[in-house]
Amino acid sequence: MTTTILTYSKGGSYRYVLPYSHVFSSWPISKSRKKAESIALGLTVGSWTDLPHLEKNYCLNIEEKSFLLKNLIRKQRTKASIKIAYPLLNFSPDIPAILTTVFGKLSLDGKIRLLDLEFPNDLKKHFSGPQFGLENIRQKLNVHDRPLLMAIFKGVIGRDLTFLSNQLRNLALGGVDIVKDDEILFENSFTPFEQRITVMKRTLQEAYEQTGHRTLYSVNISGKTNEVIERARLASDLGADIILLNAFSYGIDLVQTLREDPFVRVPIMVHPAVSGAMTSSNEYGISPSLLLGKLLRIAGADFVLFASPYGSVAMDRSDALKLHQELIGEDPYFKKCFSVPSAGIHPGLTEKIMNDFGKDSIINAGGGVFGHPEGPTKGVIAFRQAIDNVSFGRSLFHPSKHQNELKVALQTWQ
Ligand code: 1AE
Repeated sequence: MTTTILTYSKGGSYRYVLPYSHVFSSWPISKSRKKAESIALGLTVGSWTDLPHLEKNYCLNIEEKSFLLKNLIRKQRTKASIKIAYPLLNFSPDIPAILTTVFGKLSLDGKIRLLDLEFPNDLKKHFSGPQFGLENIRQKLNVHDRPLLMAIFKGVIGRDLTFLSNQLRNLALGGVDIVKDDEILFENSFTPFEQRITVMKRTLQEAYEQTGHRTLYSVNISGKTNEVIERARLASDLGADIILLNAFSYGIDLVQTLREDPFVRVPIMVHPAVSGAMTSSNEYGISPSLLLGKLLRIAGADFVLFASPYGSVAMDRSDALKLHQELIGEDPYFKKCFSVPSAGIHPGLTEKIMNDFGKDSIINAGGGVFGHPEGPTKGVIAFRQAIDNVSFGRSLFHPSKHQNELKVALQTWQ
């Protein structure tokens, strides 16, 4: 492995190393050094050809690493990891400008993938990060020593508020911490947005008075952009617990817009729908840890859902762990964001999830709760029993005689 650092600093008084973007390309190493230079030039000076009359008053830093890969026919091939630094003055301090600068036209240029961005403090100070963050959410729920449990409404499209409210009550009585709308439940005449919030709040208050356990409800605000902002404000006015946004149908900047809106005082939960189109290839797009991790936390998400490594739409385990670290790692500028590995989760996966993601995560299930043969209340109880067993070092797979709900769940999804 070789590492080469090229430094260009022709004139100008720009600050030297700011923010880094790491891109990964499959050009042969002999070409990649040249390519790295042309990328850095193209994305700062902004042209594919020499501009003799233009003063190139930028500074940049290219770090090139090569490593060998063997393809299927066992020929050696070379890939390169390139690190480029851009002066802060090149862009306004916002996510659209940064992404366009470091990976705008470049994203159209064949096999190239954006791996990471390093934000210096001078840039971080322009972002707010989560408004509430993990600790505030824990305080609202008064749950501090275990992962949270979240359930997803399933099969509610075309159902009315009474149906939804009954489902919510059933979940709350089982001891669930959060219930979220499915990402595919939009504004509709059966469960209109405003009434959905007020009826769900009332239902949860009644359940709390009965059990003493607090449950929060996350309402989907996704729809047209201008309506999303209005709905977020309305949700905040109505005292909604959490708003859910399918952020990748729009762009991450909308998360920041909501976070910075003075009339939106409610935690933001981000669903990963559509993000797979940008993150799934190893040769194109953006790494999940950057797109769903670092950028969403900087933009102000309080919760981020992503595909766990073991469920129905799995993410590579090392990618998922990196993403999780981006959300919960210490950062003097930003609060921690709840990490929500999801999709195809059932009680039998609880130990894996807790071993990989620790207590600062949320165990999130739709089918794994509603598919319990004895109904959703028992589905929630089964998960709570699984979480307790793992938390207290007991065996997940040998439930006690008082844990029949867990036993049934383990038999159902073995
Ligand atoms: C990656 C997001 C998972 C999600 O939105 C969802 O609805 C999961 O449902 P289940 O738990 O797979 O039934």
